[in-house]
Formats: sequence, structure tokens, C-alpha cells
Amino acid sequence: MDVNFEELFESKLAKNDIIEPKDWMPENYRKHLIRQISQHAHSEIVGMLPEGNWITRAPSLRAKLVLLAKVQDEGGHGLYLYTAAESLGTSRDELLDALHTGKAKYSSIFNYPTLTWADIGAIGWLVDGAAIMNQVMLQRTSYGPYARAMVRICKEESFHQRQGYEVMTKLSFGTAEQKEMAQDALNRWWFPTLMMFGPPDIESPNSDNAIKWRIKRESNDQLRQRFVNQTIPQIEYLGLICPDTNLKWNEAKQGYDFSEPNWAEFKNVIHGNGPCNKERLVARNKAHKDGEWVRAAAAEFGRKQNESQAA
Ligand code: BYC
Repeated sequence: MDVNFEELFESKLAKNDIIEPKDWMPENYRKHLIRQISQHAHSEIVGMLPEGNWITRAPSLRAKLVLLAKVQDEGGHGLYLYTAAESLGTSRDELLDALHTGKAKYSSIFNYPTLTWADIGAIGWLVDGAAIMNQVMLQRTSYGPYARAMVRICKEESFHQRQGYEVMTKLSFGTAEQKEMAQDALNRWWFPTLMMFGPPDIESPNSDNAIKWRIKRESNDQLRQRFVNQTIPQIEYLGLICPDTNLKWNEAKQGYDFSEPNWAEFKNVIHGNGPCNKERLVARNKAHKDGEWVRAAAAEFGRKQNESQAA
């Protein structure tokens, strides 16, 4: 009997079934997933850099331990995600090469500098907060290995968000100078965080397929709106001021009206010209080169193990 693989794939999606690595899938679905999952992995790995910058300068031993754990978690997230991407028939080397040569994108947010300790609070609170808002739906994404990786990632991101909010709480209820640091960090991170959700829906070339294939279950604009609605009361609790002067509660839509981020700046950043793009790529290339002996030793160990098992 002839099997119509395309129909089988569509019927699985219609039933909310999960697609697994050995299932037939359209080539464009495979490519779309490799693009999104690998960019997500790169974001985790590059995301370690701006925060890693503060590990040696954390203001207490406790703060240092918590930040170390968070940055290590992000390394772990990158590894689960690279593995999920590899299950689609690509290799780690190919993926890393695309990152190191600047061909692959990673989240725009990590091209901004961390100037003060308050930025570590703002990243945990806002950036991880935005990441969770986007990633909760990915736990139900249609591709099995990605969905399963996201379950653990989301749990860890919730801890990261708490870590950031705790830092912001301490600063906001601290001295006048500390509160000013918290406000300054909020001012600098607010609009770049809104950019994390991607371009407006009408300018998002990948969204239609992503929704059709149940890779994304909500649109960039829907998630951005939900993030703003959720975060404004937190800003108010901290006694800080949202830098958006057009922010206004809209009774009819039961949500806030807010200003669009500067999309020209976003385009500039994702095309390699943000404040820290070059620095991030230099750091990642150096880390990869410095790790060459570890990869060679691990490969040699694996080879010897295989030899001794075969003997
Ligand atoms: N930065 O058609 P669109 C984290 C690109 S959290 C850079 O809407 P899509 C972390 C997009 O790739 C951050 N590029 O795309 C948190 C596309 O270009 P290409 C990572 C962006 O895929 C704390 C073009 O713009 N999270 O890791 O439907 C600590 C048009 O966009 C961005 C994820 O990756 C951006 N902000 O939607 C440590 C979540 N936005 O690829 C780490 C999974 C858009 O066609 N990813 N672009 O050349 C997603 O949910 C989606 O890929 C996005 C974009 C919402 C990001």
C-alpha cells in the first residue's frame, strides 16, 4: 500500500501529535527547525558572556554562587538544544561554524553591554522573563526533542527570573544610589527586551509557517503584549518608572498600549552592527579555539574505549 507521507505528517499535526526524528517531515519543516533551534542554542551560549563578565565582581559570595549556577545552566541549555538540532540531521561542527563566522543569528539582546551589577538583575528579571514568556509555548512545540528540551529549560529559566527580580528588589529598596542604578538598568534594557520577541507580526517572514506547523503557538506581537502586561505591575512594585512615555492602560483591550521599540536599531543589531556583536564573536571564537585540546582528548578517549571493547 502506498503511504502518502505528506498527508500523514499533516494529520499528525492536526491531532497535535509529536513529530519524532525518524518520522517523515517536509524539508522546509526540517530547515525551519534547524534554523530556530540552533539560533536558540547560540543565544544560550552567547548569553553566558554578558553575565559571565560579572561573576568575579558579584557583591557577595551568595550572589556569586547564584550567578555561577545561572550561567552554567545556560551552557546546559545550549547543549540540550544543539543535540535537538543534531537529531534533524545536521552536525555540531556545522552549527558552530555558522555561529563563529557570523552566518547564524543569536538573540539581539546579548549584543548590549552589562555596565553595572544592576544589569545582572535586569537581565534575569526582564530577559529571562521574556525568554520564559516565549518558551512556555515551546514545551508544546510539534518537534519532540525540542519540546522535551524546553521542559527542563523553562524550569531553570523560572529560577533565573527570580534571581534577577531579587537583585532588582534589593537595589530598588536600597539606598538612593542603588535605586538609581536599578532605574538606569531598566531604562537601558526595556526596549531591547521587547525586541527579543522578534519583528511585528506583519513583518515576520517565518511566523506563518511556524504557526501552521505548530512550531510557534503564539505570535511575536501576542507574546510581547503579554510580557508588557505582566511586567508593568512588577515595575510599579519596585517603585521604578517604565521608560516608555506612551505607556497607557487600555480598558477595552484589558492590556497596555506601549511604544514600538526602535526597529531600525533591531535590524542593525541582528545584522552584526550592535554595540557588542564583534566582541561576542571574538570571545566565542577564542573559547572554541581554546577548547580544541579538550575535544581532541575526548575523541581520543572515545577511540580507545571502542578499541578496548572490540578487543
Ligand atoms: N534576535 O520571522 P521572524 C535565551 C530574526 S532567550 C535575533 O519573526 P521567527 C536566553 C529571525 O531569526 C533568546 N534575531 O522569526 C535568555 C529571522 O531571521 P532568519 C532566545 C531575531 O523565528 C536568558 C528574522 O529576524 N530564544 O536564549 O519566527 C539568558 C525574522 O523574524 C530576533 C529563542 O531563540 C531576535 N530577537 O521568530 C540566556 C526562542 N527576532 O532566522 C539565554 C526560540 C527575530 O530568518 N525562537 N530574529 O535569518 C523563537 O521563538 C523565534 O525564533 C523568535 C523569532 C521569536 C526569536
